[in-house]
Amino acid sequence: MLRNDWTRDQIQHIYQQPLLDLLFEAQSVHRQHFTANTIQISTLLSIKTGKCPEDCKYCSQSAHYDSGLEAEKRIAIDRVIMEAKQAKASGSMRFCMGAAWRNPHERDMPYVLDLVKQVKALGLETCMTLGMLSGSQAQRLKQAGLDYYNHNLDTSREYYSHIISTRSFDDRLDTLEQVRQAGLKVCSGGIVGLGEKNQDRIGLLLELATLPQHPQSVPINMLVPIAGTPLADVEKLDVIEWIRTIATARIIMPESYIRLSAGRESLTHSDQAMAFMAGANSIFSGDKLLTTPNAGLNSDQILFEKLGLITESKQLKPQPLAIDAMAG
Ligand code: SAM
Ligand code: DTB
Ligand code: SF4
Repeated sequence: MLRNDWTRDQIQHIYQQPLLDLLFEAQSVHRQHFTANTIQISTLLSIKTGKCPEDCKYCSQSAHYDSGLEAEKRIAIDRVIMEAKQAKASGSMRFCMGAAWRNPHERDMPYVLDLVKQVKALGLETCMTLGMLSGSQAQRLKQAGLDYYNHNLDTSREYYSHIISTRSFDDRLDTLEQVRQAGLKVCSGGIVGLGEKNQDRIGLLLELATLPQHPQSVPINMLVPIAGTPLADVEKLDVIEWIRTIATARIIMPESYIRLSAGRESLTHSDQAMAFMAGANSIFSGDKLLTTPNAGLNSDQILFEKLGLITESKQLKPQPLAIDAMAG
């Protein structure tokens, strides 16, 4: 049963139970809704890097801080296609393109729509994360064949203003509404390790699980500290809190893919094994996220072999029968 009426007390109760009970419950829920030991794989590419007008305190790409990042304008479509082909060849099913914009300008729309069409034509699922969207932009992305739009709530409503001042929490909810209305699948999650408290992680999960529909994909990022940003020296979050966040997300949003996103590089294979036990079933593969290093393919191959994990492939999903496809 999917529930959108979770209360803070209920979520807190799940989050704070003894860790082994929490892991057991999360893995049990996971197995009722997904194939065990099976992980969905996406690949990320930054299509416009740096000089972002927003002031997200964790981000290497914000123009408000000096992270030393080299900015790059919109990259050529051919280059994106080359990267997408490589991602597909290395087993990725979804290609996620990110741009450091407050929102796409109208002059950017032909470029992004073209990218969606061309990446989709390679047989990959498409995802974009371009900042805030208007309803009309969301609709055009959908028409071009976009599958997912990523837009995170990032943290609790209460802690949000400590992290970002240039875009409000309600702006974010509004973009998610436009994305849903356009019929796109929603990818929305947040970051832990920003200096927030348990109550903020619970608050973030409460917001996500009480949206009109659970996001189909929920990325849980662990802060990657970036020199030059205000959060460069924030105290590292205990991994167990990250695990509790993942397990609670799995229990309250049982049909959503829960993705281990940023921060995997700094986590051991045992930490990640515990996260999969907690019901995470999606990762980003490849050497790079948007601007920071990611656990590379070799390390992930070893991880998958050690843990006996397999990659979710299209063949595992129900395919329309040839006769249905012919019928239109
Ligand atoms: N610029 C777009 C936006 O924010 O709407 C999309 C790209 S942005 C980089 C996507 C998400 O990545 C952020 O919402 C945040 O959750 C995550 N992120 C960015 N920098 C990070 C960092 N240093 N550590 C962990 N997560 C990070
Ligand atoms: C998400 O939640 N995490 C990804 C994706 N959505 C776009 C981005 C992680 C970025 C990590 C920092 C960087 O590489 O710049
Ligand atoms: Fe810009 Fe996105 Fe970074 Fe915020 S997270 S500064 S919106 S690129």
